Amino acid sequence: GYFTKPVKPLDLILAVDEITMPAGDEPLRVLVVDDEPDAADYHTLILEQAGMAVTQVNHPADALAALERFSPDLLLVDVYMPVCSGEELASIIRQQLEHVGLPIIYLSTETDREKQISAMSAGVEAFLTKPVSPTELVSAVRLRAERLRMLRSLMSRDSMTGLYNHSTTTELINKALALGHREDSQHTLVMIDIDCFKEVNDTHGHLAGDQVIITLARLLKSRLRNSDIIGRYGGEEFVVLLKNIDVSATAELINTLRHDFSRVDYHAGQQHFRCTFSAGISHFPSQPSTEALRLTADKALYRAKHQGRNQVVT
Ligand code: GH3
Ligand code: MG
Ligand code: MG
Ligand code: MG
Repeated sequence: GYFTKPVKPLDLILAVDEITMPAGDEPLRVLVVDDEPDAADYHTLILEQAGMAVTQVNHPADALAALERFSPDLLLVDVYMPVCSGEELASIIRQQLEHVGLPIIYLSTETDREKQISAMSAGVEAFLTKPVSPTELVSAVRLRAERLRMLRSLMSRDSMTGLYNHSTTTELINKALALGHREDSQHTLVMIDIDCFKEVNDTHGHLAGDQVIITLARLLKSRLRNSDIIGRYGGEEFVVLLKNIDVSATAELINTLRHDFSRVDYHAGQQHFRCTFSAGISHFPSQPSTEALRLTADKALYRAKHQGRNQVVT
């Protein structure tokens, strides 16, 4: 079954500002690349004791695969390694668009400042000399990894609602479906579109319209599970991937949301108004790809609009 979060009274949901960045309680992820296992173990231990999640590879050739698998927030690279030096590795990584912003820290016994500077020309953030003190290592890593986390989070979210933006939503759904195929899971995709929203803007103003969008975002966040993917797809259009749930349970859940949303009172000057949404649902793996899910849910949404709006169609 699908367990929603404990149902809070509607006015509480709307009063409490839940539109914040994610708590960031997930440990920072560091990939350690060092040909000497002892050195790698030592640095891994220090970072793990500071609460970080660490993966280590002892051969630079394994670094790229580990990057894909582990998607770290920072790379800690030994400069002197056989086959491929830390510098070469950094410049290979820097050529890949998805890793352009990834902070890289060099660790080396090299104390010659000129050699350090030349090594840093590959676009590396910092150079620490071995042996490095635990405090120095932890603070150097934390500072840069957290900065990347923050940037990623800002770039992946819509600033008005704090929900995932279009491209991040698609990316996350793609990943969830790849996993879903392997694990034989069933999910549902819901497209939600606010009804007659142009009229809301025209009658009550753009700011009032924004309040409606923010309210729906809060309602979705407060009622759906943290593992569900909630995105703002376009202006007044939202998409949700609900995990491990069937179509009828989804319809029931979204109908409850629809009902609650329709009872919210908005204020614009002296006027009060209410708003509704329509939704279309599709099923995974009946629709095996993000694109197929989206098209099917879109068709259902179109029927919901056509049949008079303020309804959920499967
Ligand atoms: P339907 O019931 O068929 O969905 O009609 P609609 O009026 O909601 O649909 P339409 O797509 O014609 O209008 C959507 C409107 O949403 C147009 C656009 O100006 C407005 N909009 C898009 N993004 C925002 C936003 O961030 N804030 C506000 N206030 N309005 C927005
Ligand atoms: Mg070495
Ligand atoms: Mg609309
Ligand atoms: Mg629309």
